[in-house]
Amino acid sequence: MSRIIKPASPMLSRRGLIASTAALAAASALPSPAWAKGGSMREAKKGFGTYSGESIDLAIGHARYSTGGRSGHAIAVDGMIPGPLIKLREGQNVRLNVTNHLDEDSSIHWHGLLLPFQFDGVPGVSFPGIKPGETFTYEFPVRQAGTYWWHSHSGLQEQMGHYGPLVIEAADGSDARFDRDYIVLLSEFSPIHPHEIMRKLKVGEHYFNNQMMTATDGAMSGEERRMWGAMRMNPRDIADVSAPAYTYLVNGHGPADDLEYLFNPGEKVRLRIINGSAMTFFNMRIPGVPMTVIQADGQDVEDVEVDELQIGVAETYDVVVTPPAGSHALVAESMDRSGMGIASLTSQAGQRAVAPPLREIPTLTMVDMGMGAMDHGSGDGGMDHGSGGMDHPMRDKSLVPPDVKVGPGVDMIAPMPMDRMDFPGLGLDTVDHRVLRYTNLKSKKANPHRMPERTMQIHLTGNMERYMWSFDGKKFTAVTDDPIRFAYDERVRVKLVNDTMMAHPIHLHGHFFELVNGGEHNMHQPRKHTVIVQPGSSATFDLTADEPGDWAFHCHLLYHMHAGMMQVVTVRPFPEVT
Ligand SMILES: [Cu+2]
Repeated sequence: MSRIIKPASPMLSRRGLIASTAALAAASALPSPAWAKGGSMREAKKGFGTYSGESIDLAIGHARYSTGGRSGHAIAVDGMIPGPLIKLREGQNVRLNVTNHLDEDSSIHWHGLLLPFQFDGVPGVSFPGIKPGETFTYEFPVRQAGTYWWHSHSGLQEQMGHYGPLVIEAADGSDARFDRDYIVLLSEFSPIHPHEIMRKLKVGEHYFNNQMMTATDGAMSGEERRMWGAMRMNPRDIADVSAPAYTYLVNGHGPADDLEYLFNPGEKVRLRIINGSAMTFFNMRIPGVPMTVIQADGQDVEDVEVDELQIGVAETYDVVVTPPAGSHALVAESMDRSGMGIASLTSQAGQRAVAPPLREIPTLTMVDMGMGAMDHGSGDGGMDHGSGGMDHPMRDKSLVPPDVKVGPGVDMIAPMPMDRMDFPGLGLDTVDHRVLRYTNLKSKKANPHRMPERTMQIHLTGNMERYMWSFDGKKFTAVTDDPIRFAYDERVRVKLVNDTMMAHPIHLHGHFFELVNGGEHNMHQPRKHTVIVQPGSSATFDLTADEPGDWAFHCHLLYHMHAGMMQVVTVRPFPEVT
């Protein structure tokens, strides 16, 4: 049986669709594999096998996971963490039968894929979720190539190991240009249950941050210190959860596991870097080995050679390296520099690379507070205006559109948010080697030349102390029935304004948007599914809303999404099916 489900009739409401697609979940539960049955939980296998073909079965179950002396309860797919590599080919059809052996609902979302929205896998938005014991069949044509990944969109399961890589070979055979083709899937493991992490974040946002500045620490003047203090802000507020709670993983392997990537000197090695973590931005580098970026978020870009790149949660970058003989450290340092994921890229099996030391913890500046426009190129990090910044009220409602709800969930409105497409990421603006910036990315193919017909502004809002996160001051549960609406095929320029002091990786399902990172008529704006919006700054993209249906739109920091930084994007009407 091979049927491709067409987008449903425009007459159906979204709720109706969720109910009708429920029927697609086959009620006949398959017999559980031994490892998925209760009792003593099996240790998850680290790393992944490769699954391909037209029909793929996946089973979600409980497991245990251990690395470097840390151990805990986890969720594995087919007993693996990460789950299997799904390797598809552009132009094929695929049927993925996903069975849930957990005692709670689960789901799989295919991150970055263009598909009918009923198979996008977001419970409550595009399908009802997969009940315990049920199998849900996802079925769609594969319309693209590149590096993607998949993960649970149910509760906090992604934090527990429910994710995996997805690679689609190009129909034109362009993947064959490389001698080695490796996945570098970055993530974290915590022995603390994610619900407990969430609870602790609610109790005190700084719970996991042991890098807070003390009175004598750092290079700040007394005046600067008083400013941060007066705003009850902390310039070391970089990551909500960090190394005290996390072990950083590469392909499921902690630093203690000695993961190796083998190569022969002279070979062209493609590394498909995927940030599949729940909460961690990584700074990725291979000291001594330059990296040529060839794809961003699965889409071809013009080659750009760098020595380091920051990868936000949910982003992917494909790089090509030609390492000299020897053993090189593949370093994924967390943005707050509390820890790193590490592997060896080595021409000699068993030869372990030496990890570099963690670098100095970066410190936020006034630009991160949304006072970017005050830094008139003084070259002094925006700090030279000193207490002048205090004249700008941090909650001036006149700076946001009337539909932004400025209540207890909003503790800051960026007074002068600046576009920071050229910012390489926190702590990387001062290093003395080449770092990737969004302004370096140029799509390889020209985009259709179409100017936006409409502009839209969305504010990223939060109250750090109370761990409340939202879009436009309204958290997801409050706005489910008031989605962001796009007319089918309309072209909209969307400006995201970050009214918080954290970087948020914002992801739109089912589409690629084009980053506005250059001239007004730039036909080579890079196509992406996720954009980092820097603290106190704005980021703008152009979207052609050509994928009808209901799509999730959210911050990909798992606990931010869980706290409400999510919305539904609805694209209507459905075009006539011919
Ligand atoms: Cu966020």
